[in-house]
This record gives sequence, C-alpha cells and structure tokens, in this order.
Amino acid sequence: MKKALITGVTGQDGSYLAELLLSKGYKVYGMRRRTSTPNFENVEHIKDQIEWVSGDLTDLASLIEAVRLSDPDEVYNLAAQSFVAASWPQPLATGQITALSVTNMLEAVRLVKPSAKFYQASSSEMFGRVVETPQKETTPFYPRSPYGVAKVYGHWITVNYRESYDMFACSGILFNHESPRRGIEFVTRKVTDGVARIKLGLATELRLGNLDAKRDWGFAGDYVKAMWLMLQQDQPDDFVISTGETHTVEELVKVAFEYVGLDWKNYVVLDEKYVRPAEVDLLLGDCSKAKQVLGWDLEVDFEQLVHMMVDSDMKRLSQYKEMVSI
Ligand code: NAP
Ligand code: G4F
Repeated sequence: MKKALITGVTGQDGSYLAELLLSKGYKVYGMRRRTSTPNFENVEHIKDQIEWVSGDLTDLASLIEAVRLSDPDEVYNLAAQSFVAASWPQPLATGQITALSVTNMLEAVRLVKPSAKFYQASSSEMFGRVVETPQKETTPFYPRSPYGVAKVYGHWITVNYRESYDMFACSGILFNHESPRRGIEFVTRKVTDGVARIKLGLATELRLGNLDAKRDWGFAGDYVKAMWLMLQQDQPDDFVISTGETHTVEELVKVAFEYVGLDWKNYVVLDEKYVRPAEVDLLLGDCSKAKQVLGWDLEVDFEQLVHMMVDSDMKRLSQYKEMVSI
C-alpha cells in the first residue's frame, strides 16, 4: 500500500486529491493546522479514511514530525495562503506561508525521507503580466501580486532542490481550477453562490470588481489527476495544466445567470472595493506537454463547470431556506 502525505487537505484541491488517492488504495495522511474552530466541510465524507497529522507550514519541527509519522512515498504540498486579493493587505504572511514554507516542507522531506516524491502547487498567477500567449512551461514569469511573487519563489526552490539534492521534486503550474468546494471569496464561487441567492430571493444584487479579466478555468477534479500523474513518471519535471480556453469574468457571470433564467445586467453592481492594485489581465495555458507526456486530459468543460457549481449552490441554499422557514 502506497502512502501519501497531503498538506492543505482540507482545501479544495486537497479534498479531491485525497478522494483520488483513496480510490487508488493509498493510505492518505492529511496534514492540518490547529484552528479554534475546525473546518472539515470539504472532507467530511472521507474524514474517517484519512490519517490526520497536525502541522503548520510555518513550523519546520511540525513538518519534520508529519513526515516522520507518515513515512510517505509521495508528498503533495498544496497548503498555501491561496487568495490573491488577500496578499496585498497581508504580504508578509503570504510570503511566510506561500513562499518560505515551501523550503520548510522540502527540508522536512530532505531530512527525513529524501526518496519521497514531492509535488509543489505552482500557479499560473506566476505568469502575471504575460509575456507570451498561450503560456507554457518555458514562458518567463512576471508576477503581479505578492501571492504571485511568493509562488515564483516556491516554484524555483522546488527546481533547486531537484537539481541540488537529486530529489524527485515536481512543480505543477496549474491554471485556475474550480468546483463546488471552491472557497466562497474566489470569483467563480462568489458568482454561483450569488446567482443562487438571487434566484431564491435571498439577495438582490451581486457586487463584483473587474469584469474584463480573462481566466483559463478548469475543474479541480480533473486537475488533481494531473498532480498524481506527475509523481508516477520516471523523471521529475514541471508541467502546465490548463484547458486551453479563456473566458472573461463577464462571460462567467452571463453563463451562470442565464442558467437560472436571469439577465445578469439587472443584478451585477460594479464595486471598486474588488478591483486589485495590479491585475492579471489574461491567462491562457498551453498544456500540450502534459497531454503528450502524462496522457492527461479534461473531462469537464467551462459551461459544465459553471452549471455544476450553480446546481450545487442552488441545492445548498434551498435546503438552508427550507430550514429557516420551518
Ligand atoms: P485552498 O482551498 O485555499 O486550500 C489551502 C489549504 O492550505 C487549506 O487546507 C488551508 O487550511 C491550508 N493552509 C493554509 N495555511 C496553512 C498553514 N500555515 N499550515 C498548514 N496548512 C495551511 O486552496 P486550493 O484552491 O485547494 O489550492 C491548493 C494549492 O494550489 C494552493 O497552494 C494554491 O495556491 C495552489 N493553486 C491553486 C489554484 C486554483 O485555481 N485553485 C491554481 C494554481 C495553484 P485552513 O483550512 O486551515 O486554512
Ligand atoms: O477567482 P479569483 O480571486 O482568482 P485568481 O486571482 O485568478 O487566483 C486564483 O487562481 C490562481 C491561478 O491563476 C491561483 F494560483 C490562486 O490561488 C487562485 O486560486 O479572481 C479571478 C479574477 C481576477 O481577475 C479578479 O480581479 O476575477 C476578478 N474579479 C472580479 N470581481 C474578482 C471579483 N475576483 C474576486 N475574488 N472577487 C470579485 O468580486
């Protein structure tokens, strides 16, 4: 039985990855940090199948202990301060958690189990003010947020440990991926939650920032398969994972509102509060290397993804509405 350690297992990707690895017969160790009010929402259905280890990315001793306890064949480093907008008001915390802590995790693996295969969650946000389109593995980085800068550090330190210590360390440069388990602040989920609230009479408007930004949005359930595939190769390498399609935030809004029979123009209010100090205007990934080398492909397209998320929020909020009206 293979053993995997996942950091960030309670997040969107961690929960889908844990499901995937459990279905493949892995023993899954999930690392979570202590919080006053624990949140297992994304993993409630598999909570009892996960071996829980306590650890905080910023605390090397706890990571060493997590690696020692789990003795993993594979380590998936998914934990991060992952919300771009929060990285301007909290640049230092973002740097500690999303950048420097990658070195903590790599050190823990190097010291305790250097033969373990290591996956680092890199991001298309590193391309920022893009210097070529579509973006691929060789496209230079130009990050536009403290989060993007932190991810560039995480990316290069992973490459550096691979080259310095001959560790099997891979970096997945993943473009935006979403699901019903996406955090509520991210634009896709904010929109599908907002659409459901308006449809059910729980809200009258949806306040958003820049509607012109373009993103390459895929389904998280498809993307975690690529993470696993990267660690099944003979040689460690870095891969772009994307859909190869880009859509504006306005298109996202239109598809979501139309799905429930509403015209978005009657409900969306532009609010400066959600406009960022520096924007990433366009992301569009070229994942031909992953298709060729990993044999990876998508199953869910953009419309199916938005519909899936609206359906899920409609269901959740209908149940809530019924409950409060009893
Ligand atoms: P997410 O839902 O925000 O999950 C982040 C996870 O990290 C949560 O479980 C969180 O735990 C944990 N965490 C945060 N700080 C921690 C700390 N100091 N110590 C231990 N755990 C900590 O993120 P996601 O969307 O699943 O993304 C997974 C990874 O991929 C992240 O590194 C993200 O930056 C990267 N990424 C995401 C995308 C995307 O589109 N989703 C694209 C490219 C890259 P708490 O519940 O305790 O906060
Ligand atoms: O959903 P977002 O907050 O995601 P963003 O900034 O692209 O970052 C996500 O994808 C990255 C990969 O490229 C990950 F590394 C990162 O961890 C995260 O998962 O915003 C998407 C776009 C932005 O252009 C933003 O300005 O939507 C625009 N937007 C417009 N109104 C909004 C809003 N974003 C949010 N969150 N909230 C708004 O009201």
